[in-house]
Amino acid sequence: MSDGVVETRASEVSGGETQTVDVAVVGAGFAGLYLLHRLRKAGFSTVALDTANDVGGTWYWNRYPGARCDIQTVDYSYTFDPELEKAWQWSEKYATQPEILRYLGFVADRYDLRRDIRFGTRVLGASWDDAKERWLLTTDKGPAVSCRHYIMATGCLSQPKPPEIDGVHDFKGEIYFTSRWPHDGVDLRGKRVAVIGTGSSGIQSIPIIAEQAAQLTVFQRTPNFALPAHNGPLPADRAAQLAEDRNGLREQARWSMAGVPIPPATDFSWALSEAERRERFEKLWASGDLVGMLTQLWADQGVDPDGNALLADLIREKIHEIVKDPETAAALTPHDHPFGAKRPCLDTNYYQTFNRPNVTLVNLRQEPITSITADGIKTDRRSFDIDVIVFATGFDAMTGAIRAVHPITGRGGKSLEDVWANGPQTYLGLTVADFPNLFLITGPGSPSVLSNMAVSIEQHVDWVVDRLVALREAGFTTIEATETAQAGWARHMADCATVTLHRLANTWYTGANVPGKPQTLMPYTGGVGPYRGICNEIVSRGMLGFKLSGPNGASQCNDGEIVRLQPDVRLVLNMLAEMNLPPIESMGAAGAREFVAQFNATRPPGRPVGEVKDGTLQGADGPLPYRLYRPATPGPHPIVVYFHGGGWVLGDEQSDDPFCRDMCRRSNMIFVSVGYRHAPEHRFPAAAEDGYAATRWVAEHAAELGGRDGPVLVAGWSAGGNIAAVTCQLARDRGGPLVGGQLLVCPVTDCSFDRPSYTDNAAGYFLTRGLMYWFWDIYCSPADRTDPRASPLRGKLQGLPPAYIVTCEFDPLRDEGVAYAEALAANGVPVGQLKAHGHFHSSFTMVDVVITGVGGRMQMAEALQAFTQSAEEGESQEINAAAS
Ligand code: N01
Repeated sequence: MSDGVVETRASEVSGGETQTVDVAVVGAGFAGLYLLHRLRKAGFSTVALDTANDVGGTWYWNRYPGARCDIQTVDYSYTFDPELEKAWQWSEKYATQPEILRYLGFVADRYDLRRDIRFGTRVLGASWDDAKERWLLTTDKGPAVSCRHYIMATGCLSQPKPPEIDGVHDFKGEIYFTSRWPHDGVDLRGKRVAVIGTGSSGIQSIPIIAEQAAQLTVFQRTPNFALPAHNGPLPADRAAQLAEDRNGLREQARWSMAGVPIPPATDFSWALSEAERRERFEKLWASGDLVGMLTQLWADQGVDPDGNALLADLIREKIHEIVKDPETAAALTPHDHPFGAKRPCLDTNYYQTFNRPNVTLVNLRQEPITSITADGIKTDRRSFDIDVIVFATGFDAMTGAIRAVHPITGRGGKSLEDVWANGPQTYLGLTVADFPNLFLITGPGSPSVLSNMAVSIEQHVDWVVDRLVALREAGFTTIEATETAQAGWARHMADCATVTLHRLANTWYTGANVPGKPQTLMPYTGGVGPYRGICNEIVSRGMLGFKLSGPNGASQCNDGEIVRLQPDVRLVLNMLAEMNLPPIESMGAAGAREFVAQFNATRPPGRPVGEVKDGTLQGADGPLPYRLYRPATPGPHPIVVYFHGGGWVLGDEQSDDPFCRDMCRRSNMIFVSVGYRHAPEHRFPAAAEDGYAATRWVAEHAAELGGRDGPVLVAGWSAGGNIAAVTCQLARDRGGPLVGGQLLVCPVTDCSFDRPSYTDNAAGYFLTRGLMYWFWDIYCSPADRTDPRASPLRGKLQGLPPAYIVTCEFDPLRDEGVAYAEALAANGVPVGQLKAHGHFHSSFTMVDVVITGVGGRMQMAEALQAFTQSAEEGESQEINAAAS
């Protein structure tokens, strides 16, 4: 068998009558083939339909020169059958398209799949018949298909995008699309070739086309990041790992973030020296590993623009080292998106190709194409005579193949086209409400293109087929996502997206490459392993978010949202649950303090600030330690007196270190974190009185501390929020100091435990009701609890400084925080509120662990700045009034 040619022995179906099967599959690529195998083994009658004339899917069509895998092929393989794994050996680290196509042909033959595939057949329409509970598919060839279940295995990148350039039809030369490359190849020798597009397809094909063509002109609109593949045999260490523990590696891949068995970096960029960062980078650059470069350098590269810029700069440096002409190097260097936000590429001699005398780069950002003419391509500056145009212009990704293949009509005549008019709506990327028994493999809303597709495909296929089997066993005939579940998934998708940098790039991930396409981040960014966990949880929670129905009115609907927590909060809570820790309140105060110290020692280090200085201030009954965080910018700065959390029992002036650093940087203010006294050694009102005394001391020593003139601000988290709130009341009542504003993060404001949040979040969110009872008991006798210095909500609330109050959805203290905000507002105090959905009590202080807290901390910093600004405006108004 020659390269790229796979034996064809397709199923023969005559036209006329309808073909009736249990399950119809569209697509005979990686997903379609595995589906056929699993469905058949599960006893379902099945047919697959594909417009191609053979198996292979994307690998059938994308035959352009240089087409290869860019995830190591040993990972980009089926893993469902150990015998198959033994029977096939990849010849290279990154296999070529012909080899991958041969592999898929080998799989089709090994499991005798072709007999259930109708090749060269396009599905023209699919409609759901409510009465029969079946889908009817019409086709352009052969009989229509009636099926109980309809599965789209159409791939994410299979609908080529039109080039959208005027005059294409006028061109007299040859035109090729990388995505539809002729099966017999193309002879480019001696020709003047143009390649339009510099995504993965362009970047893989350009070096090879340059070797063949007389002249190659590359038309580049957006430069992309590319890394050298350093292809060759599978690296010896990978081969050894596989030989030693293939199953272990496969399992690791299934539960990883990207579907590849490599652990992500845990060190943060700011904890590494420049030399260490460079060393890590050079090692990965030399190894030729895209997923490695995306995940293994430092932990913040994919979530923080600053951490990402450090990496992007190193790649930019490489481009300038490789490309000799500085102008060309500059044009090839990406500056408009973070590394990884747009799909980066793996190349072989891509940048080197621009040193060849027969290659020219045209920077379309400087001279856009105006038209294609009979003889070539015109930009707004010049004309290029061209014999062959290669469009490497990409795809209408993720939704294109589903929407463009045919109209899909669901329950009540609903059209998928209409439902997706503003972007794809799915539950898990697998199902769509009102489209019963329809499944999408690696659809929009699943990890899909942000993962190793082979791993994601196996997970989807296994999940779907297992559900169909379970449905059959339970006697149900339909399965359908609920609207609630689908809307919840959209929200979870949006939450996940805020963690990533994808929002900072215009890409096919968001639909930005197709004019007029609604823009939304289509793949699920929460990771392969977490996604798998969610799919499993849906099953273990009784098919949460699905309606099932069967004969004689049998039905089951377990409505709800599968993930209401922020994605990283969910990970943290799952991790804590797995640790199976004893309740903190069972440890005693000393044991609990020891536990908190150990716990804090494992968290990522805080980010650098201008200066961190320890000192001593005067508390209510003697000296207290403090830690001061100063911004790196020139002072003087406004001062925030900060009170740490810990239930008046735990913690110290250093225990909220990452939060203080982060807020110091974001607000550009000095944070003075106070080591107030703790219970049980010092019970109520020691902490409250220390808070007030410390604030007075800081205000009196503001100039020495580098503070700006004007009122100080106070802030605190949890019990520290309580102390900050109490301090404001005491400062008002005791003649100062002047407090310009109060930032209260998940504060304790009242001694009543009957608000709904105490019941709803009593357990499971780290700060439990039991722990709060314990804190109160240690700090304050029942008789003292209604004292406003313990329960500020019960104090006088007029005349207090403006407040910004942060509450978290999954926190027992949520409702008392909201109650305090409402009560302050009712008493004329200006109040801003942040009600953080999906967050728990510790979200905002777990800086760099709960990345979704960044937005909230930005708002807190803005609130602090607004306090200062309004205090300054107030002062200047007073001065003006006095002057006039
Ligand atoms: O498509 P792309 P692709 N005028 O969309 C440009 C996977 N894949 O086929 O960025 C001028 O990435 C467009 O410019 P801009 C992989 O996931 C994998 O290369 O929109 N230029 C861009 O440069 C990949 O990401 C492998 O400004 C126009 C290019 O065309 C995905 O498939 C190999 C234009 C399109 O790049 C798609 O890759 C190949 C116009 N009118 C592909 N319209 C592996 O290695 C578009 N462009 C496994």
